[in-house]
Amino acid sequence: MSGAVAGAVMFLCLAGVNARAVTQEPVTTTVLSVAGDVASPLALSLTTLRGYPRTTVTVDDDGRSVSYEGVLLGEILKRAGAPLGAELRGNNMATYVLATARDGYQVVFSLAEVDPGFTSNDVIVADTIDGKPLFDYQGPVRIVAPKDARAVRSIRMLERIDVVRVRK
Ligand SMILES: Nc1nc2c(c(=O)[nH]1)N[C@H]1C(S)=C(S)[C@@H](COP(=O)(O)O)O[C@H]1N2
Ligand SMILES: [Mo]
Repeated sequence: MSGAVAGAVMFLCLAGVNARAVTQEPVTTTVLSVAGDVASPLALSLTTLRGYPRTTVTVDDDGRSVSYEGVLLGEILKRAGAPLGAELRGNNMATYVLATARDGYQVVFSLAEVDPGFTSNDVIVADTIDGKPLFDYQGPVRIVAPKDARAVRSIRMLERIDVVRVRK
């Protein structure tokens, strides 16, 4: 192979690798579904999520301060038409939010504890860590519950949120 051909092949290989790194972020495909007892089920892409009001939280990871950015879970639930604010009373108080991940892991929040109109909380659906996309084992999106004493509910690889109204 001549030097010029080898150079061209090298260039195309690097360009291919680079293109894959760029398209790795599935900006228009659905990364998170919001369903269940909501008025308007959502299928959110990273692009849509990035257009919502953003919240940053800082958590301690073994002594290192890590910054996650995303959207308040309560904000997403509001857009899905979950009963929040003044509607969060009576039978609606027995409503929970079931989060499911790609690996099958599931966690639950009560609807009241993620409604900013009910109690101050900053549970977010994060899509960046220290300004960069989440790692594969974490994302593309995860919940971060910074006020929990342990990270057990900060569900990684979040795929689905179901709102479950126990009392109809
Ligand atoms: N999908 C998924 N999320 C998960 C878990 C899991 O097993 N699967 N483990 C939880 C536990 S026990 C912890 S401590 C944190 C760890 O998150 P980190 O790797 O960002 O520190 O993820 C939480 N989220
Ligand atoms: Mo854990």
